[in-house]
Amino acid sequence: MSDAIRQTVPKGFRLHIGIFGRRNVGKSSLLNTLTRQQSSIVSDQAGTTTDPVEKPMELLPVGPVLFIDTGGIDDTGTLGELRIKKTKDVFDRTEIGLIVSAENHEGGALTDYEKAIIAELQKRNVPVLFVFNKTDLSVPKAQTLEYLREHKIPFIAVTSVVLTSVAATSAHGSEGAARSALIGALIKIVPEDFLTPPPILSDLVPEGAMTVLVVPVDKEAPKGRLILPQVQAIRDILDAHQSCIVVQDAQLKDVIARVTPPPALVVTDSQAFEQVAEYTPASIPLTSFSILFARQKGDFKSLVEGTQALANLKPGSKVLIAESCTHHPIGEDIGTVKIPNWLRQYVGGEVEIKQCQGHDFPLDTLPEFDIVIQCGACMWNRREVISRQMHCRSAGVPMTNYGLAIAFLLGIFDRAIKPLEGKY
Ligand SMILES: Nc1nc2c(ncn2[C@@H]2O[C@H](COP(=O)(O)OP(=O)(O)OP(=O)(O)O)[C@@H](O)[C@H]2O)c(=O)[nH]1
Ligand SMILES: [Mg+2]
Repeated sequence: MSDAIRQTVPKGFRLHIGIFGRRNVGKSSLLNTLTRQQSSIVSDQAGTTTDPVEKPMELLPVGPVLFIDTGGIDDTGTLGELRIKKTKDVFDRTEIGLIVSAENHEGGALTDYEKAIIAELQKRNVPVLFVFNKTDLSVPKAQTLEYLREHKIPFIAVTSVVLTSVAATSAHGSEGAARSALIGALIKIVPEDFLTPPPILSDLVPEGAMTVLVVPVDKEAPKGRLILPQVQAIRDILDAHQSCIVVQDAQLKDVIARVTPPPALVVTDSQAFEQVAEYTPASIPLTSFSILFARQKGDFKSLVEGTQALANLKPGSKVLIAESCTHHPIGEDIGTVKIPNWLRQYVGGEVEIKQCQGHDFPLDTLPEFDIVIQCGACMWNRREVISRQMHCRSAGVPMTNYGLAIAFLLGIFDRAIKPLEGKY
C-alpha cells in the first residue's frame, strides 16, 4: 500500500495501538523502530513526548493500524498533570496496549505505574503486550517474568535504540528480525472483533435483497462526494452481493411506487427521517444510517435503553451533545441547530444544551447532565464509543446517539429500530 493510500484510510478503521510507560523508558524510540521512521521525538530528557503522537501504518496481515505514542505518566506539577490527562484520554481509544518498561529504571521494570496501566487496560478488556526495552543495559528479572506469567500477560524483550541505529545501515539485519518478532507478538493479541467487524446492514435483509438509501444533497452535503457512512453502507451491500438504489428524499416516493417487489429496507439520513417515514409505506422496514452505526460502533442495547431517558426531559433539563469530529457548523447544522430545536419542541420549552467536540469529554461535570447525545462517530473506532458509554454509565448518565434520539423525538423510534430486532 502506498503512503498516499495509507494516509487516506479513515482513522475509525484502524486498529489503535497505544504505547504507554514511564518517562524515558523508550516509548518513542520503540515507535520509531516499529515504523522505521523518526515519527516521534526521542531524547534523554524525561518528558520529551507531551501530546500523544499518532502514526498510521500497514501491519500485515492485520491491515491498517494507528500507533499512539503517549507521554510518560510518572511525574507531577502542572505540565505533568496535563500530560497525564492526555495520556489517560488515549486509554479510551486503545484496542491493544503496549506497556514499555526497562529493568534498569528506578524500581525495576514492574512498579506501581506499570501495574496501574495493566489494571486500567485489563478493566477495559484491552489486550496488553509488555515490552522490556533497553535489554542492552538490563535483562528481564525472574520476579517480573513470574508476575507477567501469573497475570497471563505476553511479553517481549527488545533494544530499541540499537535497533534503530542498525536500521540506518541495514534493512535485513537483526533489527529486521526483532521488528518481525515484535509485530508477530502484536498480531497474536489482535482482538477478534477487529478482524471480523459486524456488517453494517447486509445481515438485516434477506439474501439478494434490494435496499433503498436516501441521501439528501443539501447545503451540508460535502461537494462532489458521499460521506463515509453512505459509502460504507454501499460497500457492505456490494460485499454481500445485494443491490441498492440511492436517491434523494424528493425522489423516494416515485422509486417506491415503481419498484417491484418493494425494497427490503429503506435507510435514510436522519435529517430527512420525518419526510422519509411519511413516504415509506408501513409495510417496508425503515431505519437511518446513524442507527446502523450505533450498532456497528457501540453497545447498541444500552444506547437503545439510554434513548428512553429522553422521555423524562423537562424544560430546564441539561443535555450534552457530543460530536466526534471537529467541523465548522454551517447553516442548519444537525448537532447545533436541528437536534436542539427538536429537543425544545419535544419538551415544550427551553433546554440547557452544552456541546463538546472530538476527544474532549467533560468527565468532571458529566453527572450534571440528564442525557448525552453522541453523533454517529463514523470516524471513530468501536472501542472509543464503548469507552464513552462506560464513562456515562459510571457517572449514572444515560447515553444515546443522533439517529436514535432523532427517531425518538419525531415519534418513530419503534419503527426505526425494528429492522435491527434480534440482531444485537
Ligand atoms: N541503551 C538504550 N537506550 C535507549 C533504548 N531505547 C531508548 N533509549 C534511550 O532512552 C532515552 C529516552 O528515549 P525516548 O524514546 O525518548 O523515551 P520515552 O519513553 O518516549 O520518553 P518520554 O517521551 O519522556 O515519556 C533516549 O536517550 C533514547 O536514546 C534502548 O533500547 N537502549
Ligand atoms: Mg516519548
